[in-house]
Amino acid sequence: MTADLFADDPHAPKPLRLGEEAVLLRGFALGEADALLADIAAITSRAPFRHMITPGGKSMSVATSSCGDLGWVSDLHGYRYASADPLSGQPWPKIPKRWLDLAERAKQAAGFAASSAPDACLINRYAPGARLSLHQDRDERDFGVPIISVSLGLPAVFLWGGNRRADPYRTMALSHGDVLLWGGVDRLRFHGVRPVTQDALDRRMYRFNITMRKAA
Ligand code: MD3
Ligand code: FE
Repeated sequence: MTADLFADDPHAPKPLRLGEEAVLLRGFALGEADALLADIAAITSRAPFRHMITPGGKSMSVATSSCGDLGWVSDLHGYRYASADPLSGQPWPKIPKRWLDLAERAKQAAGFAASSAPDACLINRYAPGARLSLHQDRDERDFGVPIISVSLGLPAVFLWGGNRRADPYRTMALSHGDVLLWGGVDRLRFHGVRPVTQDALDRRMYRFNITMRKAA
């Protein structure tokens, strides 16, 4: 474990182990959250948020974009990774160095073994009411590399299930600046996000979630 790295920092994130290979670092990205939001704005000025169509033909409530060598697209054939944004025909914007550095530091803080850098990053945007139903992320080639997710903006309740859809799940709040990593035996757990709500006095418009993966 690398918790000792922060032994003398009273504000250090306390890694919370959710599973054998799943760790939540509360507030780990707080110090750079504004910069991350500015990065999202820059990326999505070139690769705009869009509502993908599910294989069932419905529009998703979550809006998505991507950056990196591969991005997540949907069409009549289903979901897949693609090297160009179908809206522009252009390659996806690069993953900002700030994000790759954050991913590397998070892996170390969570005690994960060294592994390849991410090459694909999904960006999800949740307006109040948007949700993500239980699913698995299984379209990446190398499950040995953990996924790193960063939550920004409005809070949300996420669902953390088992390896079968019908398995019971835990619920957990994810807030602005939280970083979640999961790999190995926890990589194929079903997971989702409850409909996002907005408190009356909360002036933030959206929840954003960045997930960096090794897809190729
Ligand atoms: C993985 N995003 O983009 S990330 C996705 O908050 C996705 O936007 C969600 O699922 C979001 O594919 C969740 C955090 C998360 C939580 C629990 C998991 C990922 C997980 C459990 C198992 C595997
Ligand atoms: Fe997922």
